[in-house]
Amino acid sequence: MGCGGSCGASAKSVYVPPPQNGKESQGKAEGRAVFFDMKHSNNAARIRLWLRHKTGMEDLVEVRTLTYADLKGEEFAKVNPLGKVPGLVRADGVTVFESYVILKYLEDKYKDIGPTFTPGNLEAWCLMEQMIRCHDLYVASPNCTAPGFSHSQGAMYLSYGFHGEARGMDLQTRAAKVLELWKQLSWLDANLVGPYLAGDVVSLADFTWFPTTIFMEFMLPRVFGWPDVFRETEGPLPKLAKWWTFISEEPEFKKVRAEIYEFWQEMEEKGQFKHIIDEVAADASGLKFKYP
Ligand SMILES: N[C@@H](CCC(=O)N[C@@H](CS)C(=O)NCC(=O)O)C(=O)O
Repeated sequence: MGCGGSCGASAKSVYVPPPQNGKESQGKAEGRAVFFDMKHSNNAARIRLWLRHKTGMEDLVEVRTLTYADLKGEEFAKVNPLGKVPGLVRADGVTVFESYVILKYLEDKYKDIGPTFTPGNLEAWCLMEQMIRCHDLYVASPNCTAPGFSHSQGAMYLSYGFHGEARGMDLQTRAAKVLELWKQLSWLDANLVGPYLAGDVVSLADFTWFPTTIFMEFMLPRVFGWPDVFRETEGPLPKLAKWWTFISEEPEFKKVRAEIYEFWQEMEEKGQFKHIIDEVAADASGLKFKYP
């Protein structure tokens, strides 16, 4: 699906959501954009990181944290017809979805306030865009909204056993997606500049990749027996580990890591990963899940 019908300024796409919990938010709601977030969403967390790095955003962007049930409701469909976070209602009431678009919009819209996170140097910009594109196309988006399709990252946590027919996948598909994760992490390791992904300063690429690495940090060792590729600075992805161990000590990244990690701990207790671990252990066909 393209931008038509939801990203433009047509009358249909204008949606002014009611104040949260039916309360006025201290007189600041008027004229503020509204960002729709979900605690464990990696795609939404890139916007959360941006908001927390920027100064003065509380006065310009209201944050509403949704539950999974909220995503599938009629009200939220007016913000994102795909029923996914993140979503944004701009200060002018027009709705926007797709994390990349929201991030770029906010970055440009508020470029004169506080720091910006887009390198001014064309080559660094190009690398940043390449990193984000690889993340979005090959790791974090299914590119099809029909039941039965999932992103590569879903190989780590979606299963027929836990989610049912619409969101699970067969073992061969899972193995192919896990290989994709390995390929993309290897590419990132080979191409990142340091200390941040695209160079000397934090950029939209760091905001995009970091939340997804928390899914990976949590699941790849537990579910598929990978080494701790994000901490082993002498290990299989040394540059990536150097970046990750450095950036995860920065307060805003640390906070996002804790939020996402905590959610997955809860889900582990609920048995989310057990089905996948059992399926992989029972495979007699020699599929590969553990990398390198
Ligand atoms: N390409 C979209 C992906 C959004 C996405 O997959 N969001 C997830 C959370 S990270 C979601 O809302 N999933 C709920 C669902 O698909 O039912 C983006 O970058 O915004």
